[in-house]
Amino acid sequence: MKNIDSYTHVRGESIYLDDIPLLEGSLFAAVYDSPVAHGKIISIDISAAAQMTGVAGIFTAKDIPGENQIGGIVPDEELLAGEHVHFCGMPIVLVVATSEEIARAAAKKIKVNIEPLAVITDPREAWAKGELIIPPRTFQLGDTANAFTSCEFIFDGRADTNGQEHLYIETQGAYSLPLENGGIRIYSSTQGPTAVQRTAARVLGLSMNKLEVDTTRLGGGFGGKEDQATTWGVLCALATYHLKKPVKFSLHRMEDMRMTGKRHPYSSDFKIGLDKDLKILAYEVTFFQNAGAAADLSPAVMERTLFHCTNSYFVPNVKATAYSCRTHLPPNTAFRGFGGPQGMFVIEAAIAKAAEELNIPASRIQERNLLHSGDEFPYGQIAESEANECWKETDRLYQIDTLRKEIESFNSKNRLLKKGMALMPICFGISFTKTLMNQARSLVHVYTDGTVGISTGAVEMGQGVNTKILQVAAEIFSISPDKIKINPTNTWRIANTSPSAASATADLNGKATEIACREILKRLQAVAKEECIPVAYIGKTEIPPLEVKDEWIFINGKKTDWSWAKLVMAAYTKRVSLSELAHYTPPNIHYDQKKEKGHPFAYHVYGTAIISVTVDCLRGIYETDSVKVVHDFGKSMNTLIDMGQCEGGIVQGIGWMTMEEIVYDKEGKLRSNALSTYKVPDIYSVPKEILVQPLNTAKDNLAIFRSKAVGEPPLMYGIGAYFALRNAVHSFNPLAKIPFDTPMTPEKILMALYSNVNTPVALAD
Ligand code: LUZ
Ligand code: MOS
Repeated sequence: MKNIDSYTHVRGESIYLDDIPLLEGSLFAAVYDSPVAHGKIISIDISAAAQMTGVAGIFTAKDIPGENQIGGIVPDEELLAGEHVHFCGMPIVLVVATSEEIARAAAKKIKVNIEPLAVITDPREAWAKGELIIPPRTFQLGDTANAFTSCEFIFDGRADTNGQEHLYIETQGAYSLPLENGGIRIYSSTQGPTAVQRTAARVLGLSMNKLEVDTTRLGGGFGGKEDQATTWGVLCALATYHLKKPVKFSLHRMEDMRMTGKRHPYSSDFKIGLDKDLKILAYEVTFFQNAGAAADLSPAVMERTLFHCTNSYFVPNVKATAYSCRTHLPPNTAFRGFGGPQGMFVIEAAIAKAAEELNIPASRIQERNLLHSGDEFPYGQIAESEANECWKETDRLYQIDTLRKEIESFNSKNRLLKKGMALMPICFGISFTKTLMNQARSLVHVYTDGTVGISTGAVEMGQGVNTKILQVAAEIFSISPDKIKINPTNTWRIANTSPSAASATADLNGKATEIACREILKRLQAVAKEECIPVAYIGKTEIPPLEVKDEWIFINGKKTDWSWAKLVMAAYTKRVSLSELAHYTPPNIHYDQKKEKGHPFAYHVYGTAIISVTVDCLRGIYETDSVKVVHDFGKSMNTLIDMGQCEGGIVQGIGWMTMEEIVYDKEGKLRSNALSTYKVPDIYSVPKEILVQPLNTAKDNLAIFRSKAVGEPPLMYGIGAYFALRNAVHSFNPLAKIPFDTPMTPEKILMALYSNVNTPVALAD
C-alpha cells in the first residue's frame, strides 16, 4: 500500500505548521540568542527594540510565571537565560511583533552585555575538569582483565565520530493561541506533543489540562524534535499567556542550525583482544560523549551507546564505560540511532584496527564473532536470533569473495582510482530503553456510516506510521482503507504519550490500535450473531461460524446481505458502543539500572550490508558504488514504506560518516551554520545502487503484525562507508596512517592518501 500522504504531498496540499491558516491578529516571535558560548549576563537593554512600531511584547526570564526550566531528564536547562549563558544560540530575549520581519529586526536591536567565561568544546577536556551531566555508567560482562591475559592479539586505539545536523526539511516551529478560561492550544512541529504540553505547563505555572498540543505532521524529525521542539512551543505559549493573542514562531534555517542541538559527537578509547582463531575474547571501551550545555536526552543517548557497544557480535568479556560530558555547545539530542551508531562505530574501528595489523580482511573477524541465539548481551538480555542469518544470506546473494576479487583486480589495473569495500552487520534493540516509556494508546471511533476515525499518540513525520496504523484497522475490521481516517495527534484526544521515537512508534501505537479494533469487532460480531442469523438457525443452540470480511458478513463462508455499514448501524441502534480507547504495553521488558542487567528490548533487528566505494586518489573525492543489504524485516507489512526507510537511513548514515562536517570553533561558535558550509548527501552523492533484500524472519516477535521496526536500524549500514573508504585508501597507500575520525571528508581522504610517505609523488606514479 502506498503512503496515504503521497497524494497530498506531491500536490503540496499536506498540512505542516506553516500551512495552518492564521487567525486574525496573530503575532510573530523571534529571539535574541547568545552570541557568546559561556558568560555572565551583566545587562539587557531592550529600549531600542521596544520603541519599534509593531513590537507587541518583549520577554525575558523575569517574565516566566512558572519555572524557568525545560530540562526533561535533568532539570538543568533554562528556557530563557537568567544569569548565565551556556552556549552560542541560547535564547535570552523573546520578541513578539505584528510581523516576522519586525520581530527579527527588533531582536537585532537588543543589546546584551555578557561577561565572557571560559569555554569548553571538547568532551575529554570537560571530563578532565569533572564537568559531567550524570555520573558515569559501566556495562560489564565476564572479566576483561583476566581475559586479556589469554589473548593472542591485543590492539588499542581511539575513535572519534562527529555530530550531525538533523536537517529536517521543515524547521522547528510552533503556533499557539489563547482558549477560554486561560487555556492555550499549541500547534507544534514536535515528535513529542506531551513533552511540549508538560513543559509549557511547568513554565507557565498552569495545570497540564489547560494546555492542548496538536500536531498534524512534521516535515521530518530524525530525533531533532523529540525534545527540542519544546523550546519553540513553550516560547510561543509564553507570549500567548501574556498577550492573549495567537503567536507563531517558525525558525529560519540558519537560526535552527545555530540554536538547536545535533547528534552527539563522541571520542572513545578502545582495547580489543582476540585469540589465535580471531575470536574476540575481550573488549574494553570508554566513551566520552559531548553532551553540550545541558542534559536534554544525553543520559538516555549515552545509555543506548552502552547497549550497542558490541554491535552484532558476541564478546564474552566486556567492560564499557560512558561519560556524558558537559561542554558549551547547544545541548545535543536524539538523532536516528540515538547513540547506538556511535557505540557501534567504535567496535567496528577496533575490528578494523585488528584486521589492518593482522593484514586480513575485517570481515573475517566480523563473521567469526557474530551473535548466535542464546548468546548474552553485555546488559544481560539473551539473543533470540542469529546475526549470522543475514550475513550468510548476504554472502549467498552478493558473493562476498567474488566482490573482493573484483575489487582487487580493479585496483591492480588502476593507478589513480581505487575501490574499497566493507561489510557492516547491524543489531539494534527495539524499545525505549526507559521501560516506562513503552506504552501507547489508541482511540478508535466507528461512525454510523461505517467509516472509522483513529487517534493515537503517534506523530507522522514522513516515516509512514499513519499508513501502518491505517493498515492495522483495515486488516482487523476487513474494510477498505479509504473508509479510515487517521487524525492529527492531539493531547486532548490521547494523553501522556511517549514521543514518536526509538523506531517503536508503529509497534506501540499499532498494537494499541489493534486491541481497540478487536474490541469493537467483538461487539459487532455479538450484534451480528443476534441480528443476522438465517431463519433456519433460529432457536438452535449451534450457531454457524460468522465472519466479517471485505465489508460483508459471511455465515458458513457464504456472503449474507448484511454489509459492514448495516451491521454498524444495527449496533448503534442497539446502543452498543462503537468507540474504544485501548492501551498497549509490550510484555516482559525490564531493566535494573543498579545491576545494569535486564531485558530492555522487545526484540532486536538485524542485517548486513556490503558497501563499496571508489576513491579518486588524485583529488581525494569518492563515490559510493553500491550498498547491498540483507535486512531483517520480520515480515514487512508495507514493503514500499520499509524500503523507503532503508534507503533514506542508509544515505543519512553515509552522510554522517563521510561528508556532513559540523565545525564549532574554539569559542563555541558554529562555523558550519548554513547549507553552503554544511554538506548533506544530494542526488549526485547517493550510492549508485542500493539493493535491499528482505530476510523474512517468520519467527514470532513483538512487532506489529511481526513487521519489525525499521526507522533507525538501516542508518547504521552507512557506517560501512567509512571502512570501505579506509580500505580503498590503504590499497593506494598501504602505509597510510588514518585516524579513526569521522566524517571521512574528501579533504581527510586526500591527507590520508599521501600520509606517512616521504615522496607523495612516488605513490601517484
Ligand atoms: N528516545 C528515547 C529514543 O527517549 N529513548 C530511546 O531509547 C530512544 N531510542 C532510540 C531513539 N530515540
Ligand atoms: Mo528518535 S532518535 O527515534 O527521536
